[in-house]
Amino acid sequence: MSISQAIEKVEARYSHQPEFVQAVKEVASTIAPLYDAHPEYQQMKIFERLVEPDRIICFRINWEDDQGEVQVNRGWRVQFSNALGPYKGGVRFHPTVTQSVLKFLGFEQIFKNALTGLPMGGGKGGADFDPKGKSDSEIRRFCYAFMRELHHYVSKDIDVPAGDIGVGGREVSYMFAMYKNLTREYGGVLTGKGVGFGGSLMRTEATGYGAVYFLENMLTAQNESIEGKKVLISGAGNVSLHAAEKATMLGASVVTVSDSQGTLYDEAGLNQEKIDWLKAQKAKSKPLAEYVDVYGGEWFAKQKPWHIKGDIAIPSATQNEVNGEDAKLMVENGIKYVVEGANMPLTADAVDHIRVHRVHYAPGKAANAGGVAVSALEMSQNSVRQYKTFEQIDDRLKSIMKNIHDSAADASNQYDKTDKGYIDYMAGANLVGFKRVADALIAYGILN
Ligand code: NDP
Ligand code: 2IT
Repeated sequence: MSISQAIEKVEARYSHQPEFVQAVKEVASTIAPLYDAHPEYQQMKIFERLVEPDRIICFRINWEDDQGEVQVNRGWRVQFSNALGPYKGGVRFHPTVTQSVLKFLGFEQIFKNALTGLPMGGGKGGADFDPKGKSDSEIRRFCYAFMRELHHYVSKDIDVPAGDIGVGGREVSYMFAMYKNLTREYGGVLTGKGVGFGGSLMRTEATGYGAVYFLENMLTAQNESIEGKKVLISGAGNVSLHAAEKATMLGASVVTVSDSQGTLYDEAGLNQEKIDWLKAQKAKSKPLAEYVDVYGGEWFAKQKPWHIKGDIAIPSATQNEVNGEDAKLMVENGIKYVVEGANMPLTADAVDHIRVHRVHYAPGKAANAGGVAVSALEMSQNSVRQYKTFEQIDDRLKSIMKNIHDSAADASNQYDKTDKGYIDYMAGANLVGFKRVADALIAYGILN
């Protein structure tokens, strides 16, 4: 079966899972040259095998709220592929979580993890639980209940969850406590643990910092520098605020962050004090808009950042937050680089538009791989029971991001000789990630 026939099959079978189909089509659109060069992939049905997760575990979560009322949520773990290592990927708590969303995230994660060059398979999990407005006790009870179910299916050598939207250090620690309680095993079953009880230094910063390191490599490839560039960031969570922090440290001017309520625009640019204020404000779940009362700037209620002029956009909130219209605004407003901090933040239309306009584009599976890369470093530190310094991890992160950049750029050049000024990171990242997984599957025969 050719790639295009395989896509038709995925579209027909999973038409009710639009995010998953979108992610599959994006990968499929770029790997034809590799498939043509490797008839064994087609013969061994590598693509058809990779679009079906190894398994999806689906479970009910009962928990009790502060009023003593029983609440019921749905949870999942998508164990997509362990061709390159234990299943690895985050857990998301958000009311929009569905099987389609977790399948797209798990599918992307396979290739992202392969790109890091570290031994991890791909997986993703989550629940349709809404952490907004919940007390700390409610969060704790939910995390315990979630892990009470999940612990049957994960371990440091089988499947290693971590954080994602709505899941940070606090939630990971509660889940780790329940896992430890039930299994009596103290190991690296989750990453993003607190530093001091198994967590790695820099895991918190890694995704945002890594995205900016990737961006620096892109700029260097065009003989440009980050200094003085005007940066638009969406989201105000873990990825966004750490991307803002690193970009600011390197001399860029970050003029926006946003959340589900609107966009904050500070023409003067953020500085460390303002970023610390934003981190504290979000940690207390207080409104972003209050920033204007303290530091000035403008609050655009219910608006995204893309109507503002800038050089670089780092969308870092959620999937499909940038649609075709937003992409047009980006191009009109002078954006020359789009670096995906979030997973699949651009719709297919948006990706087409910016690529046609030769905007340099780093897809999430390459640009936001720093988080999972430091998760892999956390796993290895847990195994050897020795911990590295912040500087050592930071150096590793920089070199991992450079390797991802360079290997994606090389692969893009290898297959596309037409447009030398434009590095097709999307094609390059898919080609490198896919090949690493495909070659392992070929070596295994037809198990996996
Ligand atoms: P957080 O929960 O820390 O922050 C999420 C941010 O995005 C918040 O500002 C939130 O706003 C906003 N947001 C979430 N959903 C929506 C929505 N439907 N509409 C508008 N805004 C929304 O999550 P992270 O920073 O960890 O994750 C952000 C993105 O980065 C996700 O795509 C995630 O998959 C990806 N990612 C995360 C990694 C990590 O290590 N954490 C690693 C790699 C990728 P509000 O507070 O108002 O809800
Ligand atoms: O999307 C992602 O790469 C993450 N949420 C981080 C996964 C991880 O296992 O650290």
